[in-house]
Amino acid sequence: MPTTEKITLHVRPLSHPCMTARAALDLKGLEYEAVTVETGPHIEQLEAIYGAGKTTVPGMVIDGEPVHGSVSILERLEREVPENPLYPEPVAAEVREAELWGDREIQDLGRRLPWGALHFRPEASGTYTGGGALDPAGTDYAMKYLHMAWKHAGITATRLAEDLADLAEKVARIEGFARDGLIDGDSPTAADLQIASTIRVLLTIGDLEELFAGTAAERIARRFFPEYPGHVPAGAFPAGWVVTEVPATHG
Ligand SMILES: N[C@@H](CCC(=O)N[C@@H](CS)C(=O)NCC(=O)O)C(=O)O
Repeated sequence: MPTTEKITLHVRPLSHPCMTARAALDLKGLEYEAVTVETGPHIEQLEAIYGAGKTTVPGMVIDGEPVHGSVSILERLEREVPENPLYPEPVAAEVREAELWGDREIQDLGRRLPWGALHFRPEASGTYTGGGALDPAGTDYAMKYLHMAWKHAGITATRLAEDLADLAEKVARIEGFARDGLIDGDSPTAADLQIASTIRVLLTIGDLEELFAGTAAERIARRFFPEYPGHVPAGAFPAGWVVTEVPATHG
């Protein structure tokens, strides 16, 4: 089975699409070198490898061929090693659609909601780097950093409230994927890995625990990504912003 190609994966710590790519490489039994790209000079470094405008991680170089973005990486890995299929028949097309939905519709929530929650509990930022709650001086620093993160990710209070209001519907949609056998089966699909990494990040937000409790979303997140640092205590978001019930049915 596995290839002898040399594989390099460009990653950043805590990045959930990078977790997706790494899980796919592991599933395919492929060895690779993970290279952490620093925040400052990362744009030039990544563009030099992957092309103009391709400034995000993950990126993968496989036998000299650059492949940018988690969706393209999973597709390329499937071609490299067809065993343990990420797009199993007879549901390959539906899995692909669910994977793309995960990339387009929920992946950004894994950035906006944690940064959003930390604005209200900045001292909890320290838990995401493996420490405890920050002291006042550390909290001052975190507040400046969070301000930049909000700007960079286009977060506003209005956006955050909308994201939270829409989340229950998205959790219901993931229940539907599980019912249709696209995720949460014996072996992970591309949709599992794409959706589960985002949900794993969201599970660090105490305010969302009730919404996710007992759902397929929570199940795949904890199953495929058992470890992820960070915790924002419940009560961070303003009262009334968080929906705690998943709609019963979804088409
Ligand atoms: N949909 C893309 C998005 C990748 C993405 O946005 N990665 C973030 C890290 S989670 C990043 O590299 N951000 C750097 C930046 O925005 O400058 C994928 O799945 O590969």
